[in-house]
Amino acid sequence: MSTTTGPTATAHAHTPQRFAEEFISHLELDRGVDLSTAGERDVYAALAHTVRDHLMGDWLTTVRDRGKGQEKTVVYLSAEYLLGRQLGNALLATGLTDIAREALAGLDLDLDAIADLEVEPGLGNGGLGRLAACFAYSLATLGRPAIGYGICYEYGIFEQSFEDGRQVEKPDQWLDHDNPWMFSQREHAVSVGFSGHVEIDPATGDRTWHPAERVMGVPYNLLVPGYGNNVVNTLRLWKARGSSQFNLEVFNAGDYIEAVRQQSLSENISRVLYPEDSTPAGKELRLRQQYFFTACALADLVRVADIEGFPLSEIPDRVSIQLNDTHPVIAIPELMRILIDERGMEYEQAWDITRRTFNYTCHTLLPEALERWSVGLLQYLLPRHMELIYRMNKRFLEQVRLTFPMDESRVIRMSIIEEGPERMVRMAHLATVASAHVNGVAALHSQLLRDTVLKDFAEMYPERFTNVTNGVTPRRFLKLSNPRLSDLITESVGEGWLTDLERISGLEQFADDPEFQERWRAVKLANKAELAGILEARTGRVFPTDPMYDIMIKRLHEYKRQMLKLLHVATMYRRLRLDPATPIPPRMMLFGAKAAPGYQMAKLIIRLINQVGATIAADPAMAGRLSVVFPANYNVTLAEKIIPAADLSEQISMAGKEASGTGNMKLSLNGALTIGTLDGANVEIRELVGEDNFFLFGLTEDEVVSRKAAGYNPGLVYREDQELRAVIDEIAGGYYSPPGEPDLFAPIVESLLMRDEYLVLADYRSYIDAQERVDALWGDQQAWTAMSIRNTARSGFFSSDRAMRDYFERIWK
Ligand code: NBG
Repeated sequence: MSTTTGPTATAHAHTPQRFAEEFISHLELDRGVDLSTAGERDVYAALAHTVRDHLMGDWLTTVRDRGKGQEKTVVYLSAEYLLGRQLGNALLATGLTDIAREALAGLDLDLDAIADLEVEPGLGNGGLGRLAACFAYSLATLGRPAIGYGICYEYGIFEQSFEDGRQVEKPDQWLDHDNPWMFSQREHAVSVGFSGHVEIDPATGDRTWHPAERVMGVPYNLLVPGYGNNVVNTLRLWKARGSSQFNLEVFNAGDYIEAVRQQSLSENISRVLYPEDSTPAGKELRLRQQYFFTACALADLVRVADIEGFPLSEIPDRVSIQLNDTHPVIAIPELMRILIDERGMEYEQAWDITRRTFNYTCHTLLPEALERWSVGLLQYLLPRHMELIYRMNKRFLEQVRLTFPMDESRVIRMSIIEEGPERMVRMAHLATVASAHVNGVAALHSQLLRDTVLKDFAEMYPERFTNVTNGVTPRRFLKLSNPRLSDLITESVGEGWLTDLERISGLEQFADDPEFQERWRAVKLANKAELAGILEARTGRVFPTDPMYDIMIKRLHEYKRQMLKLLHVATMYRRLRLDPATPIPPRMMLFGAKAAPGYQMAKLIIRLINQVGATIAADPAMAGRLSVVFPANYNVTLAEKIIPAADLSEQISMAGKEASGTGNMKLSLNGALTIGTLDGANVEIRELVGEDNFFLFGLTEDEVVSRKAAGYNPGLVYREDQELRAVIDEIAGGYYSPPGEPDLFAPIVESLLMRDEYLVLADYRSYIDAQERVDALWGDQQAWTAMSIRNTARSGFFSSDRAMRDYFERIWK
């Protein structure tokens, strides 16, 4: 879509005076207060509404023009969007930041302080949800017609706090105050059915689903502004509402109380985000959520098609639907149902349309993370969809038998239905069978999908498989979060990098320039001081800025190996205790991580991190030399403060487990050096920044496989490496345990010594060696800084704008 001049085009040429007037008028007319009586919430809300006004006109124009051009509309289906705060981004997109700042200053108000009041919408768990957000903003910035559909969870990802080092979860109250960035459109509400039975017309064989329950989906629009181009796309998040109209039978039966009770039960569907990351939740409510939002999305699509007057047979030419992991895959039989049952299409035609419309992105390599739903549950909740899945599977297996005759074991492996004591529907198989394209999220990951998890499918449909390496938006993760570095970059290479990140390569010429290096270091130091201030406010501890800031921020999961990092910390601490003269440069280790509330091992690791941190903090000899800090409730807002201050980025998953990673990209872009394994997008980061600018260690994916095949024995590694043994013995012996609980960490030790599924011990020595190389380089600040500059300069590829272009070229054609 071209840059349309909407009603607000003039508004962008705004003055602080006018902005101030609009702000005051929101304060008075919406909030009923004046400047002298306004509370901070009033001020925030009035400011947000003032800025939103500037987006509305462009949004209306963008929506009106959608579908008019030749381009296909991208429909992104995702159960998660981890958006981060909205105000700063909206100001940046509209070019109003300075005007707003000046206007507020004139009223004795501070923009940054007000912006700090915003509670981010945490409608996602981690990388998958954050990726969806980066993509949405990049699509808008590219000016492409796109709409994202998801769920408006009342409670997003839980708020984490620590009590005695233990993770405690509290509900996230992001909707406590009205969210000014979101508004409902009740006239677009749709009705979604569940359960009931399928009626077959004896004459025609036509099938009609009669749901026993009905829930109403009400859309809430979130505005997604492009950067400086007057395009504002939409994220439509659906909230479940019980509705008397939809449950007339119960009301008519006269049971008023029961009817109201059912109504509020229906509303549970959008109540809470499942706090699972990279592991499926497998609960009925979760399947209800998945069907709920995808059914709402498709109904919305059909509504628009009908308004615009194009026949549904044209869907594949007009839209591409992207399935973000398996969570929205139930949309496939839903589209089939609409086409066949509601629009009277023949099965063949419906299948052809469906197959050309959907595309599937897989975000994992953990087999246990591929969703499967029991046939019984699907039968009960979505009987018509189950019929359609059987039919699709039958047709598909006929194809398999034709392509690979006499290979029944292949048929069993590939079937959408998994046979066993409990028959299951494999959602990844359904997605692959019914999609035009299937992609992984980094080169290695896509390769491993083809070679392992989806091997049979890649053999049958090689042309379907492709890769799109993830990316991150430079607007949020450089411009907004790291203004100091952004200014330096702009001064050096010009403005263009914000929408053409490859231009950042212009920095390369300054990498060895001592004066430039000096300025680069000054930026990093100022960012570290800012982070230190935040950490001090939270913990009461003082953090100096001269130590290396060594950062590990990501969900807590055994495969990501926070334990390996912890063994390194314990090793350094032990060395320093045994010989205080050990030449180890000062380090601050920062962890940020939430554990799924039911994942006991992850929660115990959190506790151990906190105990190790407390033990070191209590040792006066470590002051200024070694510290561990673990700020609670890691989220996008905190990430934006941590990443600009990072010296070292820890990307240390066992090779073959991290699909891509995106934190790795953000950190490298902000000038952190990476210590990492050859996993996920680390592989590409290393290729691009150069092997000399990356600290590599650990087994490769191939070596992991052969090591396991050869019968890996962690106990042996432990016995043969004296230092490792001493460090583990300390943990086992209660050195870090709280008083009265000496054996607290025994399950961790036992898991490492007996199983060590993620080869922590196998990679320990190689990791420690790499960390020694890190220490050595830190001693040469000029060399370090040159590498840091090169990391930033060579990270242009990792923009989500590039990722979107790749999707257009390879998938949304
Ligand atoms: C996650 C992967 C990450 C990847 C993000 C975004 C899931 C299922 N997958 O490695 O673990 O960066 O997806 O693609 O959450």
